[in-house]
Amino acid sequence: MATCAKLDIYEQMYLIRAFEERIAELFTRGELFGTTHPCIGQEATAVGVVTALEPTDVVTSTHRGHGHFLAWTGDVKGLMAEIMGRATGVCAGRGGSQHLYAENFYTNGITGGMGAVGTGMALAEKQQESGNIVCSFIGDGALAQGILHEAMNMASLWNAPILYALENNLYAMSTHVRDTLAGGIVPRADALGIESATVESEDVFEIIEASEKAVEYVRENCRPYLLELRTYRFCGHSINDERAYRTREEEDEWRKRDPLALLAGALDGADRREIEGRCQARIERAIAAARKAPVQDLGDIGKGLWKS
Ligand SMILES: Cc1ncc(C[n+]2csc(CCOP(=O)(O)OP(=O)(O)O)c2C)c(N)n1
Ligand SMILES: [Mg+2]
Repeated sequence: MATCAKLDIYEQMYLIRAFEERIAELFTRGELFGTTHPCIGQEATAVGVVTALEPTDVVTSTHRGHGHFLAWTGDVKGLMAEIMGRATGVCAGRGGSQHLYAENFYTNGITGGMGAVGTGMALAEKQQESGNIVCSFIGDGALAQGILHEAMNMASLWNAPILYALENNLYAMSTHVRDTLAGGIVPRADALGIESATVESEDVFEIIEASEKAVEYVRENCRPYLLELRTYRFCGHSINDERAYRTREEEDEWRKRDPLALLAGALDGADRREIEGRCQARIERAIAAARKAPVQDLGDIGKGLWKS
């Protein structure tokens, strides 16, 4: 892998980590509206999968979507302002952390819901013969949602060009996947006639390679694909979660396999510090701009809503 590619990938991953850590601080200081679900520890899956996509493809995300959003857009200012409830946010401060929009990027907080929406979008791309595909990020918890299975069934029957990028971080809120998932993930795809693969690696470049293969398969064959990515969130489910359902020892074991630290260790120290300083400065500028920006205008709350 060329050094410049490594630096670029590190910058994207570090930006997400630093952003999420700063969000946690701002939340604790009462500067944010609502709750938020950081993706600390999952930066490699966000950056790895998005790297394999084309800008004209479509991404759907989840309640834990900041990393996906930043990997897709790099729009620190717009995201920060959105989470801080400012009129300058990407959804004018009304969506907040879980309802983000950018060009070809959509989220909401309904577990598994965007997997179904993404399937419909993939069918639309196919009907328009655009050559674009949809990538729907989903969590392991989404596998307990009927709508996802219905959507995947349709995707297989109707040849929808969709990549289901399943971030299996072992937990859905406080429940371990062993308590929510009977059987296996890959056999579920097999039963629907959907190609699949599992990546169990903290090396972002292995995630990129597997994602590129999956994306190529979806685009070339106009077929769905399920890519299971084993990962771990170092933080709680949301900011107020004290993580009573798992041990600090378990977390320490995963910390030893932190994808960001692994990549940092492969870089020149001066390069790394330059990148980190640049990312931190971008985040601080975004916070300063958001603090100065007006809070969302509740006077025209109906604006932008779909009315019949
Ligand atoms: C339909 C629905 N049911 C329940 C919830 C509450 N809920 C929010 S996040 C979450 C867990 C999701 O777990 P997973 O899909 O593994 O994603 P992760 O939080 O691990 O990223 C649940 C059950 C919801 N948002 N939507
Ligand atoms: Mg999960």
